[in-house]
Amino acid sequence: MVETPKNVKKRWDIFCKIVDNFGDIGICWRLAKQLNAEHGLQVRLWVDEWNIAQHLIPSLKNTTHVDGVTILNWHDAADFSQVADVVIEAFSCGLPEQYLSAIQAQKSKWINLEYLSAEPWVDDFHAKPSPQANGLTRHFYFPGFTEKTGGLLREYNTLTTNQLEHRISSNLKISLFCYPHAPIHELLTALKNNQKAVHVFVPTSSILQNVARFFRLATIKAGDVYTENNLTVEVLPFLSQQNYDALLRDCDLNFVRGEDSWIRAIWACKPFIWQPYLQTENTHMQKLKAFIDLFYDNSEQKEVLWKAHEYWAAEHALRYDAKIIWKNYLNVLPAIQSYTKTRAKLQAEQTDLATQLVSFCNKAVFTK
Ligand code: TRH
Repeated sequence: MVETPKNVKKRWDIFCKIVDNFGDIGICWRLAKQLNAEHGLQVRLWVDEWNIAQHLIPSLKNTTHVDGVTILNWHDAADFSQVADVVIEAFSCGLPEQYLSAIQAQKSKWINLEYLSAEPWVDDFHAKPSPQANGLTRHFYFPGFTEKTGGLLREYNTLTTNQLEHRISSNLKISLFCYPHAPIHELLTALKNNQKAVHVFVPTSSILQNVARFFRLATIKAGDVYTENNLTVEVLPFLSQQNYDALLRDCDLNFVRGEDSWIRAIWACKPFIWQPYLQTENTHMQKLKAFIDLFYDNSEQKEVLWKAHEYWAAEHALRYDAKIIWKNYLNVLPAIQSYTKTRAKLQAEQTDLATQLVSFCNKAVFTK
């Protein structure tokens, strides 16, 4: 655990509105645990959708104190009278009025944790203050890949667990987690005709219908295994975050989405295909391009990587030949494997997000 200086603000609150999916709560939950475990802070996590939170944190069914964090139900009648020294507003979710008045009186530190992007503008916006009408200053905190950003979520031993030697197995193992508009049918068709046997693990998510349709079935469920030619698909339950991370480490190629599984795919040090969360005006494609440019800057496979990602992430089907896209990609998988491992290790030299956030909150800029 990192030694905490005496003047450090020890009580932290994180407010999380679960928009949809699991990314928002997934990120807040990892951050909350790490702030407690590695920085000795007292952390309360406020969540508005208890049922969804329970899906990701199953122990919530029995207790509201999990892994050192107190989890509170954020609803209109909740008691907001006790406020923290540092308040993290996740993804501009807004804070309750009563809580806002209380933090004004106590002069708490107020941070807005933003979504992750590899776009260059993030460097200039990270850590900027935004004075509010109530006299408080809210700071923008941008996660990111460069030294000028707030870093990436990464626990102390994340990469040590992941640095096991890995050779691509003769039976190619793939994990599949994506949004349903991805060209899933075309991917499975290409894998079915792959020269080598392919085993695809599908944790239960919103794509089960797509997978069922591929096998001409009405439904499929966790535990089901289907084979067609060289392709075997195995449906898994929705895993714990820990088991999901382990699955990423164990596979030769991971399809990930959104924000949290994307970061974990990097720390798994394995080739991955990232599908960003759909945004208006194709913003997600700009985010994707920025990431490919930054992360695969020195990769000879950059063009193949971009084509596969572009094809996979587009909102509307592109007229690319899926067979060629995936053949080209899988042909260079060993090179992508070795590049990704090296690049992920380099990325891990950056100070992690929780550590940077803690020092940011104790810096002079905040001193009363
Ligand atoms: O669920 P997502 O699509 O979340 C998204 C993104 O965060 C996006 O940026 C945000 O705007 C939107 O939500 C509202 O994808 P993401 O971010 O990968 O989160 C999934 C979480 O679920 C992650 O913490 C990993 C976890 N997970 C499991 O714990 N078990 C599983 O079996 C699977 C498949 C995922």
